[in-house]
Amino acid sequence: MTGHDRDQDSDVGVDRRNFVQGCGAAAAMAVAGLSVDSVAATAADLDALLEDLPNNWGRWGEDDELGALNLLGSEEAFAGMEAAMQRGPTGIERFTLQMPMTGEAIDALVGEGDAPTTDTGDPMFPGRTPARRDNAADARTAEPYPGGMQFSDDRFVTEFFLHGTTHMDALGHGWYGDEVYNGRDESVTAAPKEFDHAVPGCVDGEAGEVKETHGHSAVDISPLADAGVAGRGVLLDVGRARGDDCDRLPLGAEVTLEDMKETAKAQGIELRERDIILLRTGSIERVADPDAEWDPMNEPGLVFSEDLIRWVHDMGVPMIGADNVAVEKVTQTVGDHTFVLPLHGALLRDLGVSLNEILWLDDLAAQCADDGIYDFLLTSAPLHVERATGGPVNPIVLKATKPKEKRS
Ligand code: UVW
Repeated sequence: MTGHDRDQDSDVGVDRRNFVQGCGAAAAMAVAGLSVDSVAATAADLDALLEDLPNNWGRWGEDDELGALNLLGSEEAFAGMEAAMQRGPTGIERFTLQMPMTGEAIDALVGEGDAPTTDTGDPMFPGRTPARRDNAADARTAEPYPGGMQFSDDRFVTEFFLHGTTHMDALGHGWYGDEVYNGRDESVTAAPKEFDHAVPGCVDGEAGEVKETHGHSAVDISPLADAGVAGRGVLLDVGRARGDDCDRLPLGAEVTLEDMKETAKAQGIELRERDIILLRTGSIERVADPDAEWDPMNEPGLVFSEDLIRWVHDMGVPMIGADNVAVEKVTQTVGDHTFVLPLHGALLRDLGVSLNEILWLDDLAAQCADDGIYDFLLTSAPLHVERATGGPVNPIVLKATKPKEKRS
């Protein structure tokens, strides 16, 4: 992190790792910059906030684990392909939306040791640790095979969090009360698995030998990885529509349904049912800007409103992706109470809408701004890690552009 002081709201003297390692509500609230007093919402408050809002449980069967991605069928894939082909066969460009992993690119930009939250510089929710890789074979050690072929090989050597890079959330990743998406008991998030003999694992957050591990027995990332995603994506570049000179929303900015609709209008793009929404705030780009401050606990992001939830439901939005760590703003005040990540409850748990976080949208957004075409074919599938709460993903966009000679 360079220069400026961190935002006061998020500069708290506690171990941020506690937030995701479940050391209790008090630690979580402290990390979020809230004192545990009357403003902090309770689980009952969240229940009351969401209880009259739409819910997709049972809509695709009692065993469903795919949620709103069920809405992406043949016609939706076709709509994406039509968007990609709208200017004919020439000028279709490809964009990939994953942030690079292991931090070398970020280090090169911000300088070693100045990385925002992790030692590699990879941006992620505080408390998660990034990927670091090392060679297992290379020119120093490789033995030629018969015929002379030699191979380099490598492995991750750190405790890499699956949400610690561009990723999709499993539908069971976030919940309130004691039920996850589609009404399954929360215990499905903690199903034990025993090994015949001790294997390398994690004991109280530290590397160690284990005979048992835990994972999701349902609503994990597997169904999403099996199904994949293909549909018409629409970029809503709220950062450009409402942002500063760098086309970024300020830290802490709230993105509302109205902002999204106004941005679509300003971009001249019609939002259609079952569109995949990509929301650009400009936030994650700060990580790669030596002159910018990035604060994962106070990023700009989507905020709760009843209208937003009803709109997402009525429009059949299957997935929302954003260039920040949680799609939504981490702390949000609704009425008299402050909630942490309430949209994960309303969207992921109740509606089964997939969430895609830490997207790199800079290049795609620059192209959209240049040619005025904001819809495209979006395809992606998270890594299929069994029983996992999320999966790294590198979405691919195929996008029509204006023929080069006609570009302004
Ligand atoms: C959290 O789990 C806090 O974030 P995400 O859904 O981005 O992984």
